[in-house]
Amino acid sequence: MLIIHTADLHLGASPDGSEPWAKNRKEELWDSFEKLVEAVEIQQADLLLIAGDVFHRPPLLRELREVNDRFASFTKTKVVLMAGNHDYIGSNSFYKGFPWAENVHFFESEEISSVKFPDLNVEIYGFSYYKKEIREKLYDDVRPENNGYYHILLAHGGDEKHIPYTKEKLAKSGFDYIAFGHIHKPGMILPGRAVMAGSLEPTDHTCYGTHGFVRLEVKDGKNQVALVPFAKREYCTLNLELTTEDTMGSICRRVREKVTELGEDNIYDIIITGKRHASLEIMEEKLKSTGNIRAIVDKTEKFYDYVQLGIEFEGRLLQKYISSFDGCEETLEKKALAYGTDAILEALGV
Ligand SMILES: [Mn+2]
Repeated sequence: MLIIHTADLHLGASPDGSEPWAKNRKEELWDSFEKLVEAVEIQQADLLLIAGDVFHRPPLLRELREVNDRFASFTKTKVVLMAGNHDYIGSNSFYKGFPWAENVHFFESEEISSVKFPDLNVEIYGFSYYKKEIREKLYDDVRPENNGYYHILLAHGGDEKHIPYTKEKLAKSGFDYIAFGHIHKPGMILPGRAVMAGSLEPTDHTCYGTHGFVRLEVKDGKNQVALVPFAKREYCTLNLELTTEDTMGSICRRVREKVTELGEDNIYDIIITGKRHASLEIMEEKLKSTGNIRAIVDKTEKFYDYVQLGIEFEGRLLQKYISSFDGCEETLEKKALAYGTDAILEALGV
């Protein structure tokens, strides 16, 4: 049996606000959903599980119809889904009474219930969010009925305000697999048995690393779980260590090379370390034009050629200041030397 488990598609969101690369991202989330449907169909999965937050906010009727229409196109796959804290079922929600396709089961109730698929020998438990926050540990004490089925719990939460869980209780719950959503970073809660799918696409810079869906194959009662990378983009950190030889041009070239290597679509935070020549100012705007650069963190140390400065400022305050540090090896003293040199040169208008 092949199961595709995903969550947190956040359709309708526009990640990255007004950043230059952000204008297509809203559409990209829908494209990813479309691609997911294609992948599920090609793989002829038995089940597609979506553990909440298909939508970024309670869905519009036309959005529900779009999604349902794609589910209805499956030739084999059955779909089971729920509402999460973002697309929770409010009083006027279009989720209420929505006519889903025959192969789709939506957990419309806020009470736990189950759906059975006798041909697959699978029973799936779940419920939907009716509000944005649920602080009770509602999953901790859910137990499947002892009826010989393979039991799945479809769940959304895992932080303090959204159904926190106790790992030990989940481990003893008797479920064969717990399909979690909500936390956007994918992770194994119980190895092979309880998995946080992570968002299909990363939705903000805290979701660094690989994103995709979970592929669960159940063979002879054993789970084989794999995260399949699928997202169009990734948030990455790019570390750049400078030497005193570097110029603005060489920095931009080095960043370009890394962006080409790691992916043009990815969104980068650049952390710059090392020593930079005292004459070099890091021009953020110029550096940002080399790729999708979200942030630049400058942790470099300014490098002065003290011998040269000593000669240049012979007999003046700066030379006396520099020579007072002769033979110093301590980091703190070196820092004081650099800061002082900076201040004196600034006062001199150099
Ligand atoms: Mn959520």
